[in-house]
Amino acid sequence: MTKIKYLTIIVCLSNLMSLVAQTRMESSLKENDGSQLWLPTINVSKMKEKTPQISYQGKLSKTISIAIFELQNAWRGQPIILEKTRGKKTDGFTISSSERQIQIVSTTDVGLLYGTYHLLRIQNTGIVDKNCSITETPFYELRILNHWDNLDGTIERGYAGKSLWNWSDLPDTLSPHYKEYARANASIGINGTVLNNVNASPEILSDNYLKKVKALANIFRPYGIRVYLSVNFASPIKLSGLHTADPLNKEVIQWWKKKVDQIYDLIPDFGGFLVKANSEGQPGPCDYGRTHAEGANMLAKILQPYHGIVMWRAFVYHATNDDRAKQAYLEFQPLDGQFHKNVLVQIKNGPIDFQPREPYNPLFSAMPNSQLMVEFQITQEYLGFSNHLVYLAPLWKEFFASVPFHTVKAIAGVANIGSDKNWCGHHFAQANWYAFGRITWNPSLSPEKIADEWLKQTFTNEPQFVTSVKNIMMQSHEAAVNYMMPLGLHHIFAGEHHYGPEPWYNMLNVRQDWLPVYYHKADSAGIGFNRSSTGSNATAHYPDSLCQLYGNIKTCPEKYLLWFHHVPWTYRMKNNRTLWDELCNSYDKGVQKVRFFQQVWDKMEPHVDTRRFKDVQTKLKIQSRDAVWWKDACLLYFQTFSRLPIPYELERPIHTLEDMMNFKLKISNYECPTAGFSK
Ligand code: BDP
Repeated sequence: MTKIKYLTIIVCLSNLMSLVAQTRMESSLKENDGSQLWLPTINVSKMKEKTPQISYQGKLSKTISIAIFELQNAWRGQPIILEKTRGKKTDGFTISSSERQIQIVSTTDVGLLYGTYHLLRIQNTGIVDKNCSITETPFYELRILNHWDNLDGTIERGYAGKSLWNWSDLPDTLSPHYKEYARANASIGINGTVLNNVNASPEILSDNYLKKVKALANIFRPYGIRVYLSVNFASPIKLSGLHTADPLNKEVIQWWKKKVDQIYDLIPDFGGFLVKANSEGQPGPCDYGRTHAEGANMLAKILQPYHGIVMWRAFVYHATNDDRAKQAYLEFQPLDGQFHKNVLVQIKNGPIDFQPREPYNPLFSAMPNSQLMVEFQITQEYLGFSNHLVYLAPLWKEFFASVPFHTVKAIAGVANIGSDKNWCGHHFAQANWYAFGRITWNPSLSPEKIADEWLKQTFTNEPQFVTSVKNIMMQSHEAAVNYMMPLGLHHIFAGEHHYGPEPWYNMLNVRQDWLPVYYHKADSAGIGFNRSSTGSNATAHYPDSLCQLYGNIKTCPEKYLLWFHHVPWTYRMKNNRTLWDELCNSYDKGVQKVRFFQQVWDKMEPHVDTRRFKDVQTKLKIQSRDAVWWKDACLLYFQTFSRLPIPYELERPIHTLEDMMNFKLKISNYECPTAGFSK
């Protein structure tokens, strides 16, 4: 080691500056729009004054240059040696520090970049130890964002403005936000991005669009991010006029082969395809009497020589009479063991659809011979959009409490990122992007630890602020469950937008499983969906012990009670309240929690810049109003069945049921007035 003479790289500032194209000046405490996320501000004046000594011997790749740039910009300690070692290529790294220097070691360039971001994270969260040795290796190899972005710039279920991708300007004009996006992802270990909506336009595979995709891939590559695309299974028909998209048809196979060759010619490290097939009207192999496995394998074999993968979604449900919670299982479980080795079956965390709370999807314990990946939703489609403060790490941890980490090979998250100045609409929604990345890197990190890190980097290290606001974050998911759908209730949203409550929504000639009444089944006897052996028997899809636990009303965890059982209104809960009283108390608890969040936040004014303080304060008002709206709508409506009084010690409804039912929800009325500043 002593023999090696480290070259001190005198970094050419002007070159490096272009790495993060848009210079963000140090923002004052008074005016912070949230655009810098959790990342250190790029501070040109500091870099000109005094830069720490960074040494690196070896080829100065773009990735290494970024690492050096980040350290020059934000590191405030000993000289740093970046060192590449031989060995199995991984994204992991070791950081060892002594009084005199710090060494970051990895077998790859991107590992050194991750090590750099980790070191800065440690520094910025205030835990710098002069004599430490930290080794980090990502638990999952594939840590991937799914953008549901359409080519016209809209985002399906996006609540933070328009798509980041300016398709009409690409490939010639490259927005500075592309690099900022890549930097943010690299800082938390995200290494893949599916650029377009799972309801995919075939156009994305056209020659024209592939050039645009290539331009993005070129920007993301130095940050260790690979690009993937969602593809429409009928692309050969739609793009080239073939008469079929049958996966066993020779011409079809040939078409995909040519397309894949073309893609890899443009983007040699292209990641692969994500496919939503035979789901919600999308085309797929079943249109030709083929199975999902046959469809996935056709693409997988073509991608294999290039080391590409297929992420094949298991989000399917047919318009049958069978319980929707059973349908993905019925279709996919029999295919276990039939998928090609580079296919990952991508399964949503729960059996229905990203509800505020769901038990885990039983496919995770029923396909031991397949590679599975879990899909989480970071965008808050069913959790108050970008108006409600809901920290999602506890929800994801709840999934992992049932499904062991190693059961899944990868994690995908439906992104909550858009063109809004603060990227995510709500300043606190940034925490969900951050937490997603951190969990994909290390799923055993606790939600508290992640919240702590995020708050310190994004706001301040001030202990009073961190403790109080972390407390809000940690309670926020449970609060939302309580004011929206407590005790296992689910899918009682207004049909069109999934924002507010519409438990009464019922219609003829519409798929029953799109209607709230299908899910809550309230009647004069009680409420809830009987999925036990006397009902739809969905409990049978779980391993025996859980099947018994969930299937028995006495042992079923109360948080899932109405998910698995139709329960009499006067049923005695564990705390001896009747079900009806418990339901009322839960809704009320949710409302009171949000009021508490408001109080805590107001006290934080001295610690937060004015702009973000006010933005969050405004959003909390909306959340508070919405929580009351949920409580009143659900309780007054369910009361028409229970015919029982709302316990007198609880806050009284302020709406009438009639008013709420007559009020045609217009989502624009519920948008935050401060949202929508575009970048
Ligand atoms: C549902 C969304 C819908 C998505 C679908 C999916 O409402 O917009 O297309 O999931 O995941 O949650 O494919």
